[in-house]
Amino acid sequence: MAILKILQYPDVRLNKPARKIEQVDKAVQKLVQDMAQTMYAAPGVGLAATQVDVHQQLIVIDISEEHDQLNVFINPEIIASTGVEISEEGCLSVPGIYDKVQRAEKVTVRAQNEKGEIFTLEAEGLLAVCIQHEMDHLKGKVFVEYLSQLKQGRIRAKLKKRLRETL
Ligand code: K1U
Ligand code: ZN
Repeated sequence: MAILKILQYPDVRLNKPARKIEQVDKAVQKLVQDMAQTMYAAPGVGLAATQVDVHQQLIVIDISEEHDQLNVFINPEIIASTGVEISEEGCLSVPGIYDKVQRAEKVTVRAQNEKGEIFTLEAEGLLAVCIQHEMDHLKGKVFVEYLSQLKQGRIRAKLKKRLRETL
C-alpha cells in the first residue's frame, strides 16, 4: 500500500471531470487500497480519486471511529434524493477551511464495489453529505465553489499565503 499526494485547492486538476471505470481490475483494487490508506492517514472520512490526481470515478468513505467500515463506490450515481440539509463541511484538498453547504438530506446511490458488484445504498447524515461531497469531486467541483466569490477569494489568498510560508 502507499500514501498518495493529495492535490490542494486551487489546483486546476481538481476541476477535471472523472471518467467511468470500464473494468474493476487489479489496478483499480490497488488504487482502492492506496486511497483508503491515504484517507485514514490524513485523517479524513472520505476521498475521491480526483484528489489524488487520478481522474476515474472512484470514491472511498469510512465515517466509523474504528476505521473498520470502508465503503467503496465505483461509478457512483445518485438515483434518488429527498429533503434539504445545511451542514458544515471540510476537505482534505482545502485544509483548515470549514463552511456550511446545502445538500440533499437523504440520497440513494447506486455504484459498484471493489469486486465490481453493483449495489444500492440509502444514506443520511454524515454519510449522505460525504457521498455528495465526494461525487462533486468526481465532477470537478470543490465544496468552496458553493461559497460566495468573496469567501472563495479569501480562501485562495489564505491558502496561497500558507503555501508561500512553507516554501
Ligand atoms: O477531502 C475530502 O473530500 C474528505 C472530507 C470529507 C467530508 C467531511 C465532512 C463533510 C463533508 C465531506 C474530509 O474527510 S475532511 C476531514 C474530516 O471531516 C474529518 C477528519 C478526521 C476525523 C473526522 C472528520
Ligand atoms: Zn473534499
